[in-house]
Amino acid sequence: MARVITVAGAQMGPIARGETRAEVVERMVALLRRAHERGAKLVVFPELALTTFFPRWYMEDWNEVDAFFEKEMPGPDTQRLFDTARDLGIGFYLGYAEHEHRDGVLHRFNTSIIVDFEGRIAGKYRKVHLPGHTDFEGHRPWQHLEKRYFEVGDLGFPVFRTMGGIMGMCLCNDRRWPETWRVMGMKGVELVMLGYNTPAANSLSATEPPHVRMMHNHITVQAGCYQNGTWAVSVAKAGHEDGCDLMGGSIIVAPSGEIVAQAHTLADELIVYDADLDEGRFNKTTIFNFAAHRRPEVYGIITERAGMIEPD
Ligand code: CDT
Repeated sequence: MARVITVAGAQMGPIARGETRAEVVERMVALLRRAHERGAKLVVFPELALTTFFPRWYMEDWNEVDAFFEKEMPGPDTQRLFDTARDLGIGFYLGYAEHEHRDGVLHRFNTSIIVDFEGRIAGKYRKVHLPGHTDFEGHRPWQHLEKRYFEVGDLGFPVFRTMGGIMGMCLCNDRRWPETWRVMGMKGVELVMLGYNTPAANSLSATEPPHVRMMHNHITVQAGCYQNGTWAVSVAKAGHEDGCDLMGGSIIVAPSGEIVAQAHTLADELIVYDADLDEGRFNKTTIFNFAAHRRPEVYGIITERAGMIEPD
């Protein structure tokens, strides 16, 4: 019997630096209500969905930086999101900047959570592949300082049995790395949720065309789905945000690798699809039957080192 869950990608238009959390949550609540009207049971929001994409600015004052971080989840402003989703019986994925105090030390992560139909946090992920740089780089038209503001995630790529499926998460740059998908694939993932903030132009290559960047955005997700027999809901924060253009192109991808729904604006927009979680089983038991076909004895170099070895 089919295991269908109606999933929605809640693409968000730009969030200005001056916009309050309460204003952003209001927009998200409107998206949740529209998703409910369209029959969705699970809604995916973008990476760092509660604020502007602050790593585009170099900041030395950590009080200024920390204003972009959530001290608790849910907190005073986000509680309304949890309450609305629970009242509607909808689960959701949310990306945000996380403060964690552990043994008297403050840690900062680029984080996502899955919240189940009852409003409980069913899973947490902390971004592993942090792109960009640590210090100010004057040759860039805008900065990308994720390596300055976040620690590398310390939770690996967990999957969670919740809401009737095996659910996984990643964040933005993670989608470009096949290792992200394969680790979750090895855990039987059936649906990967991911949010992103991707500039429409390459800050280091003025000649890279926008359509090529969009192709990279899509083929990485499509390949990840096909090669691991999983669904994905991949959701942008899009549009002209504080002087920087972010690409849209949010998609829902089937385990075949096909795009089954795609956003066509750079604004708050919903995409919805009835995803049969059993659909990935065919790939998983045939061409990508890992137990039958993988050859881990020759993959050692992938985990032994990060950089490539130049041939002699
Ligand atoms: N947020 C994020 O990870 N964005 C990156 C852009 C990297 S440019 C240094 C991405 O991979 O889309």
